[in-house]
Amino acid sequence: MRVVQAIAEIMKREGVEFLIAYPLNPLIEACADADIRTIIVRQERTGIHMADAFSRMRSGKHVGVFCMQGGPGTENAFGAVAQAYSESVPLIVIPGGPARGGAWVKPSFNAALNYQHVTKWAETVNAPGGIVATMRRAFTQARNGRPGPVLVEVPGDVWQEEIGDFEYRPTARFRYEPDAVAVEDAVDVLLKAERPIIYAGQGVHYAEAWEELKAFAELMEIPVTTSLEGKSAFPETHPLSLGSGGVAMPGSVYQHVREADVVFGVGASFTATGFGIRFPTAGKTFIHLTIDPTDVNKNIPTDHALIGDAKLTLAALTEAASERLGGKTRGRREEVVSRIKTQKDEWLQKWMPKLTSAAVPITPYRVLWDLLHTVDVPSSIITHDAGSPRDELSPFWTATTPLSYIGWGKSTQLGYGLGLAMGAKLAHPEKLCMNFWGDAAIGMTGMDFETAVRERIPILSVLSNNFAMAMEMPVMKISDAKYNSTDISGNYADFAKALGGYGERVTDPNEIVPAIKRAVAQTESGRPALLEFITSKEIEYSTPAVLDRPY
Ligand SMILES: Cc1ncc(C[n+]2csc(CCOP(=O)(O)OP(=O)(O)O)c2C)c(N)n1
Ligand SMILES: [Mg+2]
Repeated sequence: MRVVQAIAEIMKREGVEFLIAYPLNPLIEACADADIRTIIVRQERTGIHMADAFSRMRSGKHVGVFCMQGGPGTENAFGAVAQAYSESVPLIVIPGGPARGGAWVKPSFNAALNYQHVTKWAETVNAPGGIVATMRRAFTQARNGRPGPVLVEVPGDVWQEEIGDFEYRPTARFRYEPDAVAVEDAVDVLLKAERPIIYAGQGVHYAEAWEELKAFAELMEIPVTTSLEGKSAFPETHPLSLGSGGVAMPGSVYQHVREADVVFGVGASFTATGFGIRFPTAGKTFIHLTIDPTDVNKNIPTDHALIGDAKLTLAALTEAASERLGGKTRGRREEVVSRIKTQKDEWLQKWMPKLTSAAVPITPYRVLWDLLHTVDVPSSIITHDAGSPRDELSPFWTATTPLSYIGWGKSTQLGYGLGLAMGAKLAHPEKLCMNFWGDAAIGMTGMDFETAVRERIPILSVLSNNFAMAMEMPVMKISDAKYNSTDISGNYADFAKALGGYGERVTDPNEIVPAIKRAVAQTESGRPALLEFITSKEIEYSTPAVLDRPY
């Protein structure tokens, strides 16, 4: 067997369902030969975003694999791998590389060298027989501990080398949990807390700890918020749900974060980011459950660390807490729930005029509100994009089922959402998969809508076209006044049609719901749809600055 055939064979044994790719890379032919579906994109970025969403949808148990050409392909793919790295998403990227003799000769692009800082693991296969151990390491590294992207560079003169027969056993994910004393301590602190909150991150998704999170929150009567990545880890219609936190957040998140005496992070890194909750630390005790010890004391002072898998640890905490409570509850549920409800209701009421506005151009909030009330939310998956669409969508979208929202924000590359929706659709053909983006975002990756058409990946793309980079207007006043620097333009409904998909431009608020229904029907018939809503240049978001201001 040759190296390239061995990689395809190993992928099969690891349960890889698709190879997402951009030529030229010999693995494309080898995978097709081995009956692994090959999906060809229009640029590397979107292909990697698709593999990324696929891994997320499988909670990292199966990981997406992408391959591309050495040199230009590897150079062009950098952004998408960096995005996956910032989000700790497992995936495997297999570029070609220069022949071994030229790997260190400038200007050859040495991928393993250049990708060191945006991968969890990156190596070059220097000896053909080494491919087996390299692939074993790659799959193991991608999904064990803190997940992340892995790069395996195959030099041009290695692909076709003979390696004979080989042995390969599929790898697994290994779980670990904290020591029992730390569990008892955490329960102690939480039982004594006056105003505890739980902050759930994407570790809950990777550990599939959704039921354990719910059981623990209910037993302890603790309100739950999430990071953007953790959104949908806890049903947002649950009476204990505060909603998710990002740049923008519901009033209930803001108020609870400010007033909490104990913050219990579950499967969360507490990474300081402009696109997440910035936790005040004074006077607060932090309990930090994370798979990765490097998160401890990173951006918040960790008072109690629980290093381990979220599912195992939450189960241990629930057991310890049940014993302490002796079958009783803390008796606070009614008070906790009513406080959340009051805060949520007050907040939503203030936003209702925008959410239900009949203004023309349409407000993006009205588009989202109507979308939320038209599609079947539990069987849908949605993702935002960078900029206003993220901050408009995340506070108001009530995710009810696990992994029904793909959140991101450790890096925020415009155009990420399209590939995510496509990857989600590959993982869940039965679900309605949507991305909500702006006209700047579509400018980055829009051509891959053609991939959705050609590869029969019928997503629903919801575009807020305000002919501007509205979010940048407040900080680009001079260049705007002199040179119209935030103006952009395009007719994206026509663009979608030109690429063979369904496209519709909507300008009348009364047409939002009928247009959504038409577009959903198109996706159900196998055709991707793009709804282009002509929207206002909205720049008000539910951010702390706005929440602090009396309405
Ligand atoms: C690759 C990349 N470059 C730059 C940015 C900075 N950025 C964030 S939002 C934004 C403009 C967003 O415009 P649009 O998508 O049209 O949304 P709008 O605010 O107009 O609703 C820019 C340039 C980014 N997030 N990603
Ligand atoms: Mg715009």
